[in-house]
Amino acid sequence: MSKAYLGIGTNMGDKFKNIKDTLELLSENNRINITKVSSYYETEPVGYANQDWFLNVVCEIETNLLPYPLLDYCAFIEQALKRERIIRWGPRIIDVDILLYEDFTSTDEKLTLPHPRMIERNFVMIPLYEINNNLVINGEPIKNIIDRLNGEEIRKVNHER
Ligand code: PH2
Ligand code: MG
Ligand code: MG
Repeated sequence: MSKAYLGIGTNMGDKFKNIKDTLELLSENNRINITKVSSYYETEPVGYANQDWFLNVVCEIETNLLPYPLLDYCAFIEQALKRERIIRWGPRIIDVDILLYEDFTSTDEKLTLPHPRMIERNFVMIPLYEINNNLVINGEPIKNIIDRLNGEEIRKVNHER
């Protein structure tokens, strides 16, 4: 089994339901075990300001899917939730990104690992740090990366609704 971290984000429709549906589709796959889910965070949009705030979580999984089959399953979830790609970095029903897959590195544009923009984004790094404060990303301890973040606003939310 390999350990991987996924970033999940949504800013359209019923955001809590979109995250819940995504976690259900992940756990329905018998080659994936969800081992941790972060708190839910409401986050200011990054990259394209004129859109609703996002709801973001990060989860840790164990899987015997290799990186590309795992990426295909993430794309399947996005299709199942009827995501339409309209504007790059724009509004979306759901976005499921592979952040880290063991210590696998790749510069393939279809799947760059670690995720190329993750270390600049509060909405990824803060939930990731919450579930594992021992990670080393691109050779750097996660705590150092967190300490120099000064990006978008992010607020932990209560999701018991
Ligand atoms: N995803 C993006 C672009 N901007 N901003 C927030 N707050 N959360 C996201 O998940 C997000 C974003 C592209 O994937
Ligand atoms: Mg994506
Ligand atoms: Mg993304």
